[in-house]
Amino acid sequence: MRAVLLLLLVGFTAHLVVGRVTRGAVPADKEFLLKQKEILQLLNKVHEPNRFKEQVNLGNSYDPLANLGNYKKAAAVHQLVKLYNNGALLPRGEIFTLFRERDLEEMIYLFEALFYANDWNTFLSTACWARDRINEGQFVYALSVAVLHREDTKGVVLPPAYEIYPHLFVNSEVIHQAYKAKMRQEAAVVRMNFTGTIRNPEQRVAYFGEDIGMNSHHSHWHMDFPFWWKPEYGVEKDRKGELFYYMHHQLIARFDLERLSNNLPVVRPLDWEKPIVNGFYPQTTYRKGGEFPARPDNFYFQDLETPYIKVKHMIAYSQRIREAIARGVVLTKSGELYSINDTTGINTLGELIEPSVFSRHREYYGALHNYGHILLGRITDPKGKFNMPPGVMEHFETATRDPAFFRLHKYIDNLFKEHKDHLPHYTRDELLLPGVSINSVEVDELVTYFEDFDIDLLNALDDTVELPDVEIKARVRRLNHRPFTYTINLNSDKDATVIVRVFLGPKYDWFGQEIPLEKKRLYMIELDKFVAKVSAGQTPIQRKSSESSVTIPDRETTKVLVQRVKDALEDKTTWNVNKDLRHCGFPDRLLLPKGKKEGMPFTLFVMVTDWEKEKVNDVPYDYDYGGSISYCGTLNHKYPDTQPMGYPFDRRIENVEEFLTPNMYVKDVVITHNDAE
Ligand code: CUO
Repeated sequence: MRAVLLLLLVGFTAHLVVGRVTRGAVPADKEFLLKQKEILQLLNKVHEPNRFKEQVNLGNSYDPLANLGNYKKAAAVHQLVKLYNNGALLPRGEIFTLFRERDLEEMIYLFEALFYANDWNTFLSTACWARDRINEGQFVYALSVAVLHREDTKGVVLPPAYEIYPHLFVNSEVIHQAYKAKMRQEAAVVRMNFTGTIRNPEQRVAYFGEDIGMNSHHSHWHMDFPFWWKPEYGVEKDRKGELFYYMHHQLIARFDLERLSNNLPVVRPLDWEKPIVNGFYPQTTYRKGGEFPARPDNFYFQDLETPYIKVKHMIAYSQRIREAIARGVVLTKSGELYSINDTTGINTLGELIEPSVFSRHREYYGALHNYGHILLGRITDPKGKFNMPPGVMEHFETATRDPAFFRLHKYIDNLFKEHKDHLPHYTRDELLLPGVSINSVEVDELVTYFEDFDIDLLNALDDTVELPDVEIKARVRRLNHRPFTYTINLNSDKDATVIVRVFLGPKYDWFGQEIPLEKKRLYMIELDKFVAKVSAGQTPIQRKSSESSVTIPDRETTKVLVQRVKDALEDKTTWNVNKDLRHCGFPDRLLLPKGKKEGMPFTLFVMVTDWEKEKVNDVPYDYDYGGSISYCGTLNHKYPDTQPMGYPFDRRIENVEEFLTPNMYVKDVVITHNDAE
């Protein structure tokens, strides 16, 4: 039987559609390589004075005020230098958070100085000037966002966030052990355990909330789509509000599948007036010293004085948003009513709830999400009485460590759901792809396991130029899965180009009851979305898990990047540069939820639709947009398809039989967790 199947498959290879082609990567020239080298040097040991003499000299000899003509807009440069000269900026060594108004404002001045620099030399000189003068948190963030958005730095690879700022990714115990090793100048590998004990059920999923790849993804998402991004920057962020909804919706759904895999119920939304049942003890320390604040069990939200946020404000904002949803219109600042009663409504709501600067009425609808982060971050020292540092919720690098992150975002997600539930359900005609049907879907065995991963702690520890670097690493456990391939067997009455959407959802809830599709749709995680060509007749479409457009592979370490640039500059190797390169992207290791040792049933869903009708950009059908579209959109193009994100599960399903069309396929699959792997 197997042999027959193999022969059949071999027979099909002429039609086989395999994977996506990475387009747009070209060999880098010297000019690019030098830029890449300078950026890596600027981000080296950012907590200490710059060690690269040429950059130091350039920074010392550069006077931004004498070069105002070299910036497209110079107001920010002026402000930044004025504040610096007055000693009014956040000092180096202090904690920076985007959620503190002044920190944010200063960071934006620096970002604008870097972003508006007319040419590379002005950009580099400004960066070298800022490197030793501006707070390192503000510097890293502003430089990273500028590199991601400047035309002349497209394709430059940034080092992994967990290597620039290890303190935000590993716990205090590890840092302590690492220091001990450093004092002895001995190489060491320090084992990191996840926060908490077995007596805290939430600890069972700490490996997910504390996953360094997931936290890197989340922090990069917020660099690609900053809430403070202004239209005047001239870089359009297509469907940014909708992406805010969708990426976080997917994160929660993903977390829920992880919870079910560990016999925990799905996340419940927060309630402003009820206690937060589960406390959180981060066991993480800031580099300058000071523990991230902990929250005991059953804590209530507290009013804050600075910024002035009252719990009753949050309730009022929520009510106004729900009223807008119920009426299908939001009130704009100029007093008009703006409809949200169509597919673009979710984008308007996302901008309103985050809020971004595109919020239609910031004063009226407030800042529900950002204030939620701040209220949770400062909950244990609401009056600033103890001068506690910002909480984990006040950094995108650390926010998901706290289970309350998912509860806040589920609360927000429920508002988005309320809006979507007001829109009409998809009709059978809308869902159909006439002439195309899926006959079957075959998937490899799905197996997950834990593996060790080492994080370089070089940047976590103070040292001196005289002492050579020693290898000190943190060893973490992280979830991974065996690579797998699915084959989707299609039947078509014509040649066509189709978009394939693949989702995975839970089969049973926490009580062991089978979940109906109308409810299951809310927990569907997107495994992949890609475009494929099909021929008239039968076409098997084969796709590997490693090709998923949701995920990105492991980041290259700083050491590898530095060595590769060096080799390329010496013409020993070629450095390929992809101008669409994404740093944002869910780690490919986490594509599958853990499942259970005995095997856990899930529902696999596949749907094909017409690419010709849905395509947006004029690029080849297999263009990969730098690798991570679904959660991260694109940086240089419009979002590639016209369907609402999450389609077809973003709307109510009235009648399952009517909903399930021949161009869809539903199948049970089993995920087995293998500890011994
Ligand atoms: Cu990503 Cu709340 O937006 O953390």
